[in-house]
Amino acid sequence: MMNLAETIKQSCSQHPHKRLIFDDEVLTYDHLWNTASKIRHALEDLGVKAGDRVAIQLPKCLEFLYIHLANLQLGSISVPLNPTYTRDEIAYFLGDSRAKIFVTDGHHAGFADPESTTFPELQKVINIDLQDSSTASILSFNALLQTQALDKSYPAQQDDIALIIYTSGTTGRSKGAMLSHQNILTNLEALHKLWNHSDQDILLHVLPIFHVHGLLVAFHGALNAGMDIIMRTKFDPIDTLNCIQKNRCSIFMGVPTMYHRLLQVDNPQKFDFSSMRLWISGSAPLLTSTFEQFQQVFGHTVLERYGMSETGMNVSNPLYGVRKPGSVGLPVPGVSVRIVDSKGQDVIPGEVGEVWVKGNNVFKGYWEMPEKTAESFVQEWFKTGDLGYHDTDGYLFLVGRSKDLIISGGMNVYPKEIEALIETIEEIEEAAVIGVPDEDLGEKVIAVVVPKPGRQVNVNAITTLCQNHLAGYKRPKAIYLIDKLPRNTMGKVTKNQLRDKYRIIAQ
Ligand code: MLC
Repeated sequence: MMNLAETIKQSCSQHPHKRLIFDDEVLTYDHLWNTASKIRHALEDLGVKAGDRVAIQLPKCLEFLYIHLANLQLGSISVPLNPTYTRDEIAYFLGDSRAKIFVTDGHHAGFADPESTTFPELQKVINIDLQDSSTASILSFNALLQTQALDKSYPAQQDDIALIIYTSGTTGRSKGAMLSHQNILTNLEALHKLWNHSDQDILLHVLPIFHVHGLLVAFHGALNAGMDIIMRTKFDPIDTLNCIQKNRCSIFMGVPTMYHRLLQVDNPQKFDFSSMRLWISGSAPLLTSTFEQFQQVFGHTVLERYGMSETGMNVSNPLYGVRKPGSVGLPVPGVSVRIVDSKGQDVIPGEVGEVWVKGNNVFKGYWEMPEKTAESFVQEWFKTGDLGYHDTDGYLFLVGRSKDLIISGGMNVYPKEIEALIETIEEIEEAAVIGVPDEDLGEKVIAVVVPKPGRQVNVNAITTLCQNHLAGYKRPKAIYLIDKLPRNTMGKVTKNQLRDKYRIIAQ
């Protein structure tokens, strides 16, 4: 089996003239790969070696893709980070991953100073905005491009880590899910066959690229198949339909919020989307109503699938055959799925249990967190924390989560992190952060806050605190003050009760 760099290189060699059209910039696969090769050598010149972490906090841009492909070539590890993360969030990720290089833009270069002692292993900040580096340890991206591509060998072994994707922790801090070349390749090949990808396809790419969905399933998937890729920095429903019409796209991948917004477009039939063969949805549950409305309005049946940062894609509705509304489908070839009860015993069809998965797609564990890794597995079975049942045809239906997690617009939000932040305010006794149903985002984050007895709490102070410390998607969309939180006899906050109450109030 080849490693990921060799596989993508092969596709670039077979399809040198295939195009990546990034907003208005057109480049070929050949150019993409060769530019990445230059960056790879520049990284090597900076002392980056296989296994070193290269953290990338950039808005969606070509430079992100070059750096990531350069890492694959060199065997160094990409650590993609959400461009809206704040200084505090970045400090954690740089520290935890022990990144050697931090690639960022003008807005965030000041988040990390390699000359300070905060990040002992950080050697360079690469700033893609600055022509001239302002300190000795900040390099401009253009300086990297001066390097000549030399070595054509790609040293990574199958088992080596290609990517660390941070998933926020249900308790405590975020965990870095380590995905090996083999994990990613196995999934890439399975999806290639399952969805019948070909070099005749044209992908419309509107997703963020710091996640499994946009980076691995969409970008790697398209590149590996030799598709033309139409990449847009941001999702916009009208732009999406325009792009499909203009470029004769055949595949779209999105989160349910995007499908919901496409359905808000006035008279979408005025656009020509006859070239489309596959509309894929994932990262959050697709409402049956959205699935059905999309069928009525667009005349296409969305293909819903289910995956995670730790595993890539586990389950998918079929390309040919029945796509059941409300179901995420059947196991992806090579992935085994079990539904188990609290004793780890398989349940019968129709009975709800926790979803466990096994396969070469399943990650290597959490970066430098052996205990968390051990807790997440039973032998080779990864405990997803999602609850679901199988029907008698083997289709998986997800019904909830055993973990305290909110999915807002396809982004995972962990209440604990926000509660802990809000509780740092002196006047606050405690906070409960919950997700309530939202038409657009699926779920939206709200905070219910209890002031200390006799103390006044200023809601604006909570809002400002969240703005300063949390990426936008995590910030509560509404904050409510109450006297006390509901609890069960064990003293645990009963979030279900809160959700029932605020699902109406927060509309
Ligand atoms: C943006 N905002 C959000 C948000 N995204 N709020 C809650 N939830 C979200 N998901 C806020 C911003 O902070 C900002 O707030 C305001 O909305 C406008 O920002 P924007 O950038 O213009 O937002 P928009 O373009 O509307 O983004 C919505 C979105 C985006 C749905 C297009 O969130 C998105 O691309 N989501 C996809 C996430 C994804 O790729 N997930 C894959 C995970 S991988 P303010 O206050 O500043 O105005 C995975 C595995 C798998 O889960 O199976 O795929």
